[in-house]
Amino acid sequence: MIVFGSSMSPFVRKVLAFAAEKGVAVDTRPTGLRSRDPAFLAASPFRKVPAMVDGDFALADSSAIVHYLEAKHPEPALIPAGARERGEVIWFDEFADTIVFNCFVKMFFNRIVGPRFMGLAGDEAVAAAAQADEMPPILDYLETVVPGDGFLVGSRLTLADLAVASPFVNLAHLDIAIDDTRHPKLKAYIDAMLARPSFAAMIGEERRILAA
Ligand SMILES: N[C@@H](CCC(=O)N[C@@H](CS)C(=O)NCC(=O)O)C(=O)O
Repeated sequence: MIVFGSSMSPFVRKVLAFAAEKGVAVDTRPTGLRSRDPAFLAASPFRKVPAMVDGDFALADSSAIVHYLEAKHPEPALIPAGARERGEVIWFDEFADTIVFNCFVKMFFNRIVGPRFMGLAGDEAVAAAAQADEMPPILDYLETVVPGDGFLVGSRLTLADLAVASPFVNLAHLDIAIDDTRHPKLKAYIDAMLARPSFAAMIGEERRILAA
């Protein structure tokens, strides 16, 4: 399976971690936001990453892709079948893709992507406001729902964990640490999730790129 995108994107990283947890081999095609690669454009009509091609089947959107993978490779199950658990997993996936992303991207774009990769001056006021005003309620909420030890939904790894943990890699790239006096459970949970091999290899590569 080919995945278009860079793991610097939390959406791409979520898909790559999900595939790794399932043992699905992925050929990652680094794809910039201005790519004109015809295979990418055919898979992603609005030029968003991630997109994928699996044989003669193409699909865009991280959530669409993980649901496709879950149906095609049911074991290990990462999206529960039970009504409540499935609802909760989809909530956390949506929460990560919307509320968390919309906050963290203001910091990541204005401090790293724009200045470092696009030759744009970042808007530090936007980044600082996101960090000061939008981020604390997100971390406060997560502190109330993460387990002291284990996983967000049920007692096993699910898409919820991969989706929520993924954007925290971007926070780490920004050198924003989770305050373990205010958010001790969240800090331990994110540290444990990002130490999983499915994330750790990508994070190492991302750090190498950012250090270059
Ligand atoms: N809902 C989509 C969001 C994908 C998305 O917005 N990706 C960003 C990168 S983080 C992108 O491709 N941006 C390029 C653009 O908007 O032109 C998903 O879950 O895959």
